[in-house]
Amino acid sequence: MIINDIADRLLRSVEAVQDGVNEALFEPVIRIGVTGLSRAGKTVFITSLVANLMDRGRMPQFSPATAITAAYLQPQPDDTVPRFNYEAHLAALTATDPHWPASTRAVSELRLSFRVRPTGLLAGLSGPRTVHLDIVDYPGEWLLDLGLMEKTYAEWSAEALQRAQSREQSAEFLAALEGFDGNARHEEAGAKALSEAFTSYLNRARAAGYSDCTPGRFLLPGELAGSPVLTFAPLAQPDGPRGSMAREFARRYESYKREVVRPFFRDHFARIDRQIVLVDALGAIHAGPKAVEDLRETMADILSAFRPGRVGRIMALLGQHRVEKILFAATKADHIHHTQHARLTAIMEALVRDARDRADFAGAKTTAMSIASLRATVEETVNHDGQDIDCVRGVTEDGKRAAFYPGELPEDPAHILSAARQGAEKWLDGDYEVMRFKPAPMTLKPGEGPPHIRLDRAAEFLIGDKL
Ligand SMILES: Nc1nc2c(ncn2[C@@H]2O[C@H](COP(=O)(O)OP(=O)(O)OP(=O)(O)O)[C@@H](O)[C@H]2O)c(=O)[nH]1
Ligand SMILES: [Mg+2]
Repeated sequence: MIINDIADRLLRSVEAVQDGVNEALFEPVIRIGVTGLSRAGKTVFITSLVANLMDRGRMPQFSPATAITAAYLQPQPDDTVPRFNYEAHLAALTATDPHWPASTRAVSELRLSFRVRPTGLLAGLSGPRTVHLDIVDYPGEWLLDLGLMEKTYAEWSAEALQRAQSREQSAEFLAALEGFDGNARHEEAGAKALSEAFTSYLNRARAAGYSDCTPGRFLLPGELAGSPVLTFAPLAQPDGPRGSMAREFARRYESYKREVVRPFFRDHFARIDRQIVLVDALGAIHAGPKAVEDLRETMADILSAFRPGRVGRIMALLGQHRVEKILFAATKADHIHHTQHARLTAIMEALVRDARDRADFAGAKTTAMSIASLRATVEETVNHDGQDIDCVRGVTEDGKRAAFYPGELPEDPAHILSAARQGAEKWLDGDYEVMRFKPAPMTLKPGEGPPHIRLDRAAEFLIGDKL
């Protein structure tokens, strides 16, 4: 461990020096992290952002747009990280029968480079500059795992079981746990059975709208599926004699931290300059107060990863640099009429307020906005019984065109947040609907990217000052 640490550290500092030299002398690199819980809209966001940065006709609020003379994709710097499959995702969205891209389950990366004409005092004195934008897509679930780094197996077990007891999706797992003897000699079939019950509970809780379903890799195992590092579960009696099940689970939990959590933070998270956190707030509101409260708590946990010093303390000496800006974006705002966007933003702000209060992010600039990466609807005002109702119209998943009124979000976000906090089962004043729309077929004019809502403002906040 210690030797590893030192080797890491040496490597890092060599890299850091090289990076420094490259950046100072040659071409600046901005590394943007894009995260969010699964289905939050990360893939669609990156695809549409890149398309709109390459063809900037729909980016009026993105100030460097006119100074950019060219934008093009380049091989990314990290050879071992999967490339973000931009072309395939864009093809899905812009096909004649457009569809949403498939779910992605791991980290991926894309490099977009800009040629930028100098402006201001330097204009005319120097030639065009090149600036690279490295976009890293990673599951928000992985950030939740940072909390595990600070917890022993016993502490984590206690918390995980408490969470499980409050969720109905855990019945089978809790029943399996009843009959499980942690003091018994370790044997793999029993370990696997309990761990599978635990994993399927986590998956069901996730599907029911719960956000905190750690350990994150149990839900998104990728190539680790079936390995011992994902074959354990929380136990009510988290310690036992040597060679016992409980001992082995505790050992595996520690290797999960060491072999899964730590490398992610070291290789990806620690290098991010700017971060966007995508949140499907509308989806949670639709799922009900419990889901909103769970989302709020999860956001606080996720965001504590950005707490200055925290990662530093845990991963001492990995050379993390500071995240300078964090954007919290409520996605899929095209599900509601624009007259409600400010309310959605207010809810988004309230959702992350606690996290913000707890950690001021050490001077990182933060802001919240409502966006749609790909606008799938048009607005329409329908007269219903003499009353004007602001709707959106789009094509539903089964191919029908429909106008849709999702319900009115409250002006005061506290209405949503406090009902959620008090553990209400249902919303008091009516329901909020969400309809799933297909992406609308589009014909793009030359120089135009796909239609969106406020992607230009998001880009301005994230990188406008760097180009
Ligand atoms: N109407 C609308 N729907 C969207 C938008 N962005 C995402 N969606 C919907 O949300 C779903 C998930 O979007 P993705 O971009 O795949 O989400 P993700 O965060 O990459 O999801 P995972 O890869 O599963 O973690 C899509 O299939 C769409 O149904 C948007 O801008 N407008
Ligand atoms: Mg994805």
